[in-house]
Amino acid sequence: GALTARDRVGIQDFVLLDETTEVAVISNLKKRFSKDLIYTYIGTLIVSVNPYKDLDIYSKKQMDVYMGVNFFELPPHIYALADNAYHTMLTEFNNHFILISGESGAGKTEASKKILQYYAVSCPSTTLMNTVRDKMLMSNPVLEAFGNAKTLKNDNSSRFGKYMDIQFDSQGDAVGGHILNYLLEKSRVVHQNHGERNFHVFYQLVEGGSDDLLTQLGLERDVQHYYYLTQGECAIVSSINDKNDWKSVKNALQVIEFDETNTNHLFRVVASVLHLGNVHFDPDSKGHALLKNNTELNWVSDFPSQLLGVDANSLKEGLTFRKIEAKTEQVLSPFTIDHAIYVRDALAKAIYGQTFTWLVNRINESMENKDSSRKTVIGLLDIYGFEVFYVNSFEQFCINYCNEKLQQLFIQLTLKAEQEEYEAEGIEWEPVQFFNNKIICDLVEEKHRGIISILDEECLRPGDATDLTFLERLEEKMGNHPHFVTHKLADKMTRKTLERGDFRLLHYAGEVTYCVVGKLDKNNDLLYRNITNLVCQSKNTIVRECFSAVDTTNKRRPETVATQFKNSLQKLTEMLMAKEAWYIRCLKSNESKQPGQFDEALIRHQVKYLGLMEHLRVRRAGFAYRRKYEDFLKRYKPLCPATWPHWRGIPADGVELLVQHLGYLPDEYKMGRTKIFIRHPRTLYATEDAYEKCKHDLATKIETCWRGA
Ligand code: AD9
Ligand code: MG
Repeated sequence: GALTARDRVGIQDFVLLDETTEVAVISNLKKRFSKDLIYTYIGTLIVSVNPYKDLDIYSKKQMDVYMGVNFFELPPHIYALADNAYHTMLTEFNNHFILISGESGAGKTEASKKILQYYAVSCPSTTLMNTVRDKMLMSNPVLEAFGNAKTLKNDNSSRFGKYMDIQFDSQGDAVGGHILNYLLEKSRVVHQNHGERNFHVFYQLVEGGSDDLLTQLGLERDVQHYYYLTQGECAIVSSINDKNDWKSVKNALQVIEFDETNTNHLFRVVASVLHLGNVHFDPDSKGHALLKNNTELNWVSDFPSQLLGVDANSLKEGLTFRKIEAKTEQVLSPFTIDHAIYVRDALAKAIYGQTFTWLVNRINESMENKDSSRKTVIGLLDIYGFEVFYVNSFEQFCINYCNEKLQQLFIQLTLKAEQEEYEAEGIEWEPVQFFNNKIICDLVEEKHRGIISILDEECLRPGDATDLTFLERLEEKMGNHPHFVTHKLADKMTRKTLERGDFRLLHYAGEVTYCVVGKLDKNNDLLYRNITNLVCQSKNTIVRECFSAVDTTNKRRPETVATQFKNSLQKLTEMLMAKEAWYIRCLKSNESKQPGQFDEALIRHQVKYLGLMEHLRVRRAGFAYRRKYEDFLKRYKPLCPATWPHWRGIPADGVELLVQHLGYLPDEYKMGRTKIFIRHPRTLYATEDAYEKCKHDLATKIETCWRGA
């Protein structure tokens, strides 16, 4: 017999699968992937599989096709979701957000960029607003240059979390934007694991900056020359064109209206970090740190270039001595070499991290809409995905915790939304069992008892607190937690050994072994006061602005990094809960970043932990399918003489006539307040097949007419 559309391209919406088994879901994904159909729905949720090749589905033409079209009428696409969110926002005048999740390299950032492009290109516009749109679009290359890097998982991995509001006026014009950024992985500035790079911008500047600019900044055109760029031993990556990217970044900086001074000072910060990395130390006779030479230091400080514009001697002193303020005098205590390197790195990280925040603030100013009329927003959430490396540190702990929180949000919203829908429509339903990862969130964040609290306590404890005492505390307090594995229990539980300085968390997405080395320092993230005082006086306006904002006279201890992060995620969650949610779940197709490879085991793992099966079951619990009466009628009205070509009565009545004509049995469907609910997919299949046939018959009739003529 003839192949139906379903055989050829798989099923567009998992809700319509005959059986909701993992096998069926994965085989459908695979079938579609092999045809370059990377998007599939579960109801209005999109599952996306990274194709690792450019597909011709993001053109202006495609955008036009999806504009104002009903969700299920066209092949699944993120444009359909974007368009639907947009139209719902306009008709209901409420706020929305699109939660894009998935592990590192799954395609979140690409998806978020495509959605932003869709809005920028396809919403109505005025010339004035075009500049705001350009700015929104151009914020991407700049933030990616400063906040993304090549990791082992992804050549363009986001190393910061990003939430971007796109603001619309009541006409639906995109009129402004605002970005919230979350915890940048600063440690990358000074250290990269093997096979990884520093942030893109460093390589872009060295490779792409003009001769004049490099001379001005005292830089050599050789990435190998810089200690901060070469630890991963992969400064040059074939998939990345730093030279071209540099051009895009410079162009983008112009579009977002960075003036000469700002741009100039921004590049100086970047250059000063590179110079700092090349400040090396030799031991004196007592083993204390001495600068190897002054060349790099002079570039950073006041001679000859004023990259930072700070006093050279004070900087030198700050890098090699600790100043202890006693009652009447100051005592200088010399550093060991390790200590000096630590202070140098802390300075580089601080300058870069603060500058990143500054950059986000400037971009926000440039995208700001000052008009005070009421606006609605669509938020795009694109954070760093779950990641597991050979060695996992404080950064992975924060990133993976963040992913736990988003999974929790997803669970709460989908359960909540589904429950509310059935309630609102007056339909009875049966709850589906989920794995609820709240237990892991609590393990990390609970007040007084969670890992972050224990970490903070150790950070505050005067005296002998170290990374290892932190680990001991953890083992004492968490020893029996089902998602926490200590070094002592490791063998018994998982038969995998743990090093002494490690603990393991069983995350929703897999187990991760964390190394505690450096955790206390990274959580404290302190700069010595003399260094802070120094950068506060910097002649580089960016640096001065950044550090003067940090109040150094405040004696109260600043919140630790982990606690700040926790609080910011809490605020984010609350903010998102008040909006209407749309979901894109991104799946990584293979570990080697290759097109055409569908790694079934890898996909299965993601399908599991992302909770796709449960989501599907919830969507189908009781009723596999629901559609607004108007929409249902619009599509299927040709199937019934009473509703074709027009139904002039109440839509619900038309639908009732239609389904009776089609022979739906009473327990196969329920009529809600605004929607029809259909219990089994096969019922809808039959209807859909009838519809296809009806269309086909019509087409044949027309064709016969033509031939006859
Ligand atoms: V991370 O958590 O920030 O490390 P993401 O953001 O999930 O990760 P990203 O969007 O950066 O992953 O995608 C990784 C790479 O996959 C991209 O650089 C592209 O080369 C590739 N990719 C992802 N999505 C698409 C797509 N829709 N079409 C083509 C894609 N290539
Ligand atoms: Mg990303």
